[in-house]
Amino acid sequence: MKDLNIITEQTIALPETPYQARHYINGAYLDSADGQVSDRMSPSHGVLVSQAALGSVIETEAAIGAARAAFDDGRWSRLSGKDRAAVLNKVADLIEAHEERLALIETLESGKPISQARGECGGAADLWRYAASLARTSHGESHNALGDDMLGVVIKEPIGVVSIITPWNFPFWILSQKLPFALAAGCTCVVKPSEMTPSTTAMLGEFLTEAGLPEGVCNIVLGYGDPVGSLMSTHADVDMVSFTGSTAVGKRISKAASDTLKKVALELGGKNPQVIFPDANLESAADAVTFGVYFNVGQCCNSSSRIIVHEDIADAFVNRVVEMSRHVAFGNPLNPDTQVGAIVTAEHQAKIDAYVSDAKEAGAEICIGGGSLQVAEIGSQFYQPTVVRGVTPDMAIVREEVFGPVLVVQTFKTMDEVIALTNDSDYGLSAGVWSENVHTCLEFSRRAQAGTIWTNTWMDGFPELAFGGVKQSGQGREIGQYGYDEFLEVKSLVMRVGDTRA
Ligand code: TXE
Repeated sequence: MKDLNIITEQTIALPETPYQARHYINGAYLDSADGQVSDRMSPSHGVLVSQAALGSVIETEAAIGAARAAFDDGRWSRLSGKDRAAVLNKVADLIEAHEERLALIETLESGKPISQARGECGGAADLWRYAASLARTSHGESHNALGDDMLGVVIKEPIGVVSIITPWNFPFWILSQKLPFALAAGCTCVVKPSEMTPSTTAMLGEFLTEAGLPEGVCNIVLGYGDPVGSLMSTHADVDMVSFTGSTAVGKRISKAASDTLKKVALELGGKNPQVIFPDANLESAADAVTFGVYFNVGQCCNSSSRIIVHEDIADAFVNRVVEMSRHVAFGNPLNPDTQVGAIVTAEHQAKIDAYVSDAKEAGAEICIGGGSLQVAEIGSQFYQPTVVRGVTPDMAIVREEVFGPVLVVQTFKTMDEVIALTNDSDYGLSAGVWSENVHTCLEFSRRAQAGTIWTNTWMDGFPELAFGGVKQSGQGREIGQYGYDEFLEVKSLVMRVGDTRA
């Protein structure tokens, strides 16, 4: 499509050699016992980015054993919150010091633009610092109205060994929404990144050692969902699984974990609408819609992959979004001006295209885009910014997570109708409302089924808040005090006071 804003110039050099990612178990960097390695080719440039050890049951057992031993001897859980916070703050400093190195490999493994990778990796330091501050807040409650001779105290303790399984779309950010909070609480961890993006997680091992985290407190195993992730979900020595990824795998993990009744926290997909009322600031809304759907190439659980716009303004609003889509800087991820990069794999690109083609065949109108794109000199694993109208609520493109730069448009007339359309989804991760009328915004916010509702903004996040979804978008919350509490178990201490011989 020659009228798109395509960036081919590259201003950042490719690394000279591929990164060698190894397991990090009990403080040591290890290859796999059977020598297995997986190669990751860059989705944008087709170069070998990294070679990662491919774990088996042997490494997974070793990592879980190390985490269990480290938890049981209290080398971490019995430290004061102040001491744990000091280590986490040092990790945050190291993340910032290595932001460029992390961002470059994150971009090359995932295909995302370097500016977004910098924001993700450098920005994650704030999650570590915030989690560090929570390490000093573990407290419960006391009850002194249980009778004259009784005192009750409820305390919170770390839940134990936590398996953390992460996806490829924000490898470093999602890890940082979980790991520092679990560590702050005093848990020990086994981490498995996606096999497609192992390197920034592997690099973190270096920072943990340098920051002084005791051996065995955090262990990293690289490899596939099966066998590594599945053993991390079933193993009797694991007390909790914290997972981000597809709803299908989330359900599998939940079933697998049920045999040992371990706690499961799930952050899954979304089909998140931005709802635009006629009295909204349409310029800001169009900006947010364009950002919300193309950020991270649309491969984002919080992507605003559908809009529900009032009939009276639908044509004008969609035309505005289409025009803005034409101007989104699209292309070489190794240019800081690029806003939309490459698709993570060719298979995923084909899946995105199938959603769009099926919708087109069923009568939907493609307002812009609708196909893959070759970006000169770097490759063909790109998908055009795409806007689709004339859809019906039963179409897969409306109901399912496309996970690409694809926006679907629905329209409404009344509040009841827009609430029905919003909630007519298996998902409930986030939603947004655009209106200058506070009553409209509040009514929508209270009736929409989602874990986060944005009003006159989109995707702003703060570590102080809580993140997670309802319905099939997941269970449990991440970040904030609620996210921290997920990693704590509650214990009641019942004490007889006074003369116990009486
Ligand atoms: O995710 P998977 P995939 C959605 C998005 C995307 C689709 C597929 O729609 O198109 O999921 O992506 C590990 N036991 N999201 O296939 O398979 C796996 O190795 C334990 C939404 O990459 O769910 C990886 O580390 N673990 C999402 C992690 O699970 C298993 C982000 C995620 O992989 C496992 C990513 C098993 N049986 C994709 N099988 C979001 N919420 O943002 C795989 N894994």
